[in-house]
Order: sequence, then structure tokens, then C-alpha cells
Amino acid sequence: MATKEAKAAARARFEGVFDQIADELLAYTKAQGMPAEAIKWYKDSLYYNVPGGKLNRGLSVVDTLEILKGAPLSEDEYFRAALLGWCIELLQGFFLVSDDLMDASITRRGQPCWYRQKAVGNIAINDSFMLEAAIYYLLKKHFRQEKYYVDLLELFHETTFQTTLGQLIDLITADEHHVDLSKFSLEKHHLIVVYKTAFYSFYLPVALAMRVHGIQDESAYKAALDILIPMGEYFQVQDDYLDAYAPPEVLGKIGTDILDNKCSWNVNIALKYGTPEQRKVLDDNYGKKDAESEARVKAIYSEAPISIPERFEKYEKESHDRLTGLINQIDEVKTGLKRDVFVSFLNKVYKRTK
Ligand code: GPP
Ligand code: MG
Ligand code: MG
Ligand code: MG
Repeated sequence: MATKEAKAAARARFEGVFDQIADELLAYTKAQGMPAEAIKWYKDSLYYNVPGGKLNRGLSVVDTLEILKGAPLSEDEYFRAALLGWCIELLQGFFLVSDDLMDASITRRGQPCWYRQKAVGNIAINDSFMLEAAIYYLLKKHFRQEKYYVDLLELFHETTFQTTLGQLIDLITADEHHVDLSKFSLEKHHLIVVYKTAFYSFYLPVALAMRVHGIQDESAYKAALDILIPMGEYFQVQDDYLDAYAPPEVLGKIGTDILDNKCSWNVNIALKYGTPEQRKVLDDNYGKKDAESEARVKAIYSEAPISIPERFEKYEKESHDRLTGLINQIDEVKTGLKRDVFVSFLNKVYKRTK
């Protein structure tokens, strides 16, 4: 595994590409004759909403291409992989800015959510569209001449559609005005998290790098999907767990799942293993917009036999074993894939605390 210093250097190199990307986008708005205040607005939005995260998705494009190639990338190869990585981070910015509005969240990446900035409010909706639009500007500018250009477009379009489907079922399962916990189940949770998170966060980075590397055999994409979807599900279960259990100053965001009546992993575990008394606490307090109700739900989450921290620890270990098993089954010769692509991605997220 890469040392801490090597990881920091890889991150710094990747971050260095963002300035060029932002400059290109701002030059375009300038060339369109936009006034200085519009250019400044877009610049502020780009820098506030795109570069400050963990960058797992973006870095995974670079790491995947390098592993597939089996040798260090040339300057040009690096730049193009990093550019695609930043396109995923732009997609992520688009999703997060709008998700925070939809979830009425307070903080993100250790700062107030963009829509909560005094001058922003609902303009954040348009700002989120502008983050998405940037992807297709950059893809056209840098990849228009490649024979895999359409494949890149399709990957971004299809994963965006899938993510919005996931967001839709996330939202309509979490009715703000009518809390009915009998609508929740781990099966429903599975569908929500695969669609809202796994496709764009796990499949997309690897599939983009596979396209750039020239892999055309559709069965290789299917083989990648079969591992990356369960990996993405595991990642979103972590997100749900951390929503209730991570200190906000570490997580960079304040959890809202209990207040928002979300069909999260935690509540499904509590419904599955809770006693009738604990179920009553959930029915009376889940999805209520006050801190006392939220605290009552959190208290029973940790009580036996619900015992979420213990059950999560077990789930985390079992997921790691299961995913490692799937990775070991990959036929590298037949698919042209490398097991290390998936090992590297799993290592980025296993036992994460934020
Ligand atoms: C994670 O949900 C999923 C997304 C951020 C995708 C949103 C999709 C859109 C089409 C807007 P979450 O609400 O649990 O994330 P977080 O905990 O980071 O708010
Ligand atoms: Mg959400
Ligand atoms: Mg959210
Ligand atoms: Mg969450």
C-alpha cells in the first residue's frame, strides 16, 4: 500500500489540475461576454463546491488507468485521466449542492452548505446545473476527437440518470409529513443505495478509465460492475452509519437522516432487531424535526438487541471479506482487468471515518 507521503503527493498533483480546469471554464464564460460578477459567481461556486472533498472518485480514475497500463502514466495520459477524475468531482459537486437543498442539510465538508450562504439560497439550483454543464464542456474540449468520446458521454449520462432514480426513491420513501416505518426494508434500502450512490461513485470512475485504456469487451464492464456495485453499497452503508455515529467535526457534515425520515441502514437494522418497546420509541420519534426526538432514536440505536455499532463492525468486516472474495474471482486474462484496480478502490474506503 502507498505510504502516507505518496498518497499526499498523489492528491496534491491531482489538485494541481483543478486550477487549469477552472481557468478553462472561466475563460469560456468570459468569451460568452458574461459580466465580471457572473464570472466571479461561477468561480466562487466552483472553488466552494468541487475541490474540498476526499477525492476518492476522481483519484480512482487516475489510479485505475495506471494499474491497467501497468506503468507510470505519461504527462498527457495523467492529465487526461485527472481531467476525467475532475469531471466526476464536478458531477459530485452537482449532486451534493442539490442534495443538501433537498435534505435540508446544514454543513458539508466542514463549511456551511452552499445554499446556506447568505447571497445564494435557491440560486444554488442553477449553480448545481452549471457544475454539471461544465462536465460536457470539458469532455468536448478534450475528448471530442477520441473514438471513445461517445462512450464517455454515455457513461456520464447513464450514471446521472441512475443516480437521479436513486435520489427519487430516497426522497419519496422519506415522506416529510407522514412517517410510516412499515414502508422501510433492507431490500428497499439496497435499491436506493445502489442507484443513488454506487453507479456514479464506484462504477463510473473505473469504467471511464477502462474506456480510455481501450477495453471494449462488454463482459469486462459487466465483471467490473459486479464488484463495484456491492462495493458502492458498502460505501453508502458506511455513509448511513456515520450519519448517526461520526463526530460532525470529523465527518464534515451534520447528519440529518433521522430528522429527514430517511430509509437508512441504521433504522432498518433497528426495525429488524428491535423489541416492541424499542419499535414504539422509533414510531414516536423517527422523522420528527426536533433534537430531543432525534436523541431518543440515537439512544435506542446503541441499545441491545439493536446494538448498531456492534452490528456495523461485523457488517464492515464481512463486507471486506465478501468483496475480497469477489475480487479474487476475477479472471485477469479473460477480462483484461487487474485485481489491483478493485483492491486499490476498496483500500480507499475500508474503515473510513469520514
Ligand atoms: C448520497 O445521499 C447520494 C447523493 C449525494 C446523490 C444525490 C443525487 C442527486 C441526483 C442530487 P446522502 O443524502 O446520504 O448523502 P450525504 O450524507 O452526503 O448528504
Ligand atoms: Mg440525500
Ligand atoms: Mg444528503
Ligand atoms: Mg448520508
